[in-house]
Amino acid sequence: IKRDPKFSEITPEHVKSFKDLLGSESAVIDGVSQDATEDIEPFNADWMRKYRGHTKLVVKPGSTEQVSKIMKYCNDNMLAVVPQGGNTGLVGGSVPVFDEIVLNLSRMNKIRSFDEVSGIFVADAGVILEVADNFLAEKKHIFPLDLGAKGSCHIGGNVATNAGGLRLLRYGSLHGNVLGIEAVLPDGTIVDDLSKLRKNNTGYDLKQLFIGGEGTIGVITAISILCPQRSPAVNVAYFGLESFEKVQMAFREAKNQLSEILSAFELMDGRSQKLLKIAKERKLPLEGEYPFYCLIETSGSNSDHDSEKLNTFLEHVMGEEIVKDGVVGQDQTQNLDLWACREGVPETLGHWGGVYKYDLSVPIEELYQLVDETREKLTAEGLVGDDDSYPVVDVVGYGHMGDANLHLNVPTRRFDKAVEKALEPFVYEWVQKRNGSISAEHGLGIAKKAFIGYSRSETMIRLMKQIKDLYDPNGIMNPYKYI
Ligand code: FAD
Ligand code: S2G
Ligand code: ZN
Repeated sequence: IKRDPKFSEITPEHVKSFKDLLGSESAVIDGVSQDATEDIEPFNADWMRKYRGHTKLVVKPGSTEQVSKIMKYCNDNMLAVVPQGGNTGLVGGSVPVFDEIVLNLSRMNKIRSFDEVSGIFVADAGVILEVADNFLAEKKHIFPLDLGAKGSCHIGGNVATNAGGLRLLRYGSLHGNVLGIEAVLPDGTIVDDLSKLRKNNTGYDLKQLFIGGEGTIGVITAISILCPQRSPAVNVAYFGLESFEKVQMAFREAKNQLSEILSAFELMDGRSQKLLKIAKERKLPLEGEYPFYCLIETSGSNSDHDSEKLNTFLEHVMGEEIVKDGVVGQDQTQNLDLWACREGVPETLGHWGGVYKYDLSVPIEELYQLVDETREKLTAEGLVGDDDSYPVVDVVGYGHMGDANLHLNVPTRRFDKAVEKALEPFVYEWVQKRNGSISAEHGLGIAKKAFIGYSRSETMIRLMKQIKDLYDPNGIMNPYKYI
């Protein structure tokens, strides 16, 4: 990719304008005149350390009006902009490709309102997900999204990436839970659609364009979202199983027997758990080693009722030998420890150097077949092994079984062209043949932009580009990415 010459280089005059506009030193990290108030590098590098930009200017607005003025200035001066939240995205969407300005939302972190009756929560985009969820827990409510990055990611970034995560099985997608959005278009227009209505059938539902828009048509500055009651009774169980067929049987049984209290069903293969044990130097919850593990969570209103249901379910799946061994958390600490065996996987896989990540929607009955076929292919090409002479440590599969969302991850000791060639386009063609998605929840960013055609038709891509051109005619929003 080449830097697009239509974008201006950032000059000291631009920096002065931003400083005047923002009216505070701490809101501008000036890498142009070299007297940056803080290190600019963290804003250039993504969470995986796979993508690195070269911005010379980070601006941190404190209000929607300031975002509007910044965007209008950038649009009038042809300055490219990357909106940035917690910078935990996994497709390189949150860091510049070249010297795009980073517009970081961390100073816009006010919780605006919460209605105890309706459960409607309104907050700035820069509120950290865990902060939002803790605030709601005090009010006996829950943010209808949870993911491993909760300690850093912003709710604005979650909406911009339409993040799926660990609670989607129970609470659905952000496309359904987000009621309203306040955003700023490149020309400074403030999209004032911060509705608190559960139902409003008056015209096109434009907020949906920003949910999953990945910062390519506007900057989300606030969201309003419907938050469910928090269930007082939460149980977590961790199982070992002997085959993927048994995993599917366990999933079906869980839906039948636990039904309305089932709030998560996650898959981790034995290899991912073995690597977690090595990287985190920790024991696994079960004595034996199994080729598959599941983590399930129930959330309900009556602890006795739920425990009885869960125990009946457990006796059944153990009795039928669907599950070989299992453990139920006895308290919150144990529940968190069981969850850590699932949430600790992404970080674990970066332990040896790099990871080739594939976040795929595939037909659930074939979900693990791709992992086996990928491992066979890389092994046949002599790329997988236990010592440093091999680039690939292993090929693992885990993810949101309930959403038929596989995270196929290939942890490596180093990024290696031969590995990339073996994986791409093999993985994408495999998914396309089964009408799956080459990016189930992480979005496109820069990593998956070139592969959108495996999951979207030419027509759909053309229609999306028309919307992009309508809202961002100068193309200054998050260029080089997405579509
Ligand atoms: P950033 O990473 O800063 O930005 C992400 C994208 O959104 C970029 O394109 C950026 O330009 C844009 N953006 C950010 N803020 C705004 C805004 N206010 N307005 C407009 N555009 C904006 N994802 C899942 O879906 N499911 C998971 O289970 C999951 N688990 C994860 C576990 C770990 C350990 C990590 C590190 C990540 C995980 N993710 C998961 C990725 C997840 O999508 C991101 O973590 C998160 O949703 C992005 O939020 P953020 O604030 O970090 O945004
Ligand atoms: C998850 C996180 C990132 C990865 O853990 O559910 O979305 O490693 C993933 O794929
Ligand atoms: Zn995920």
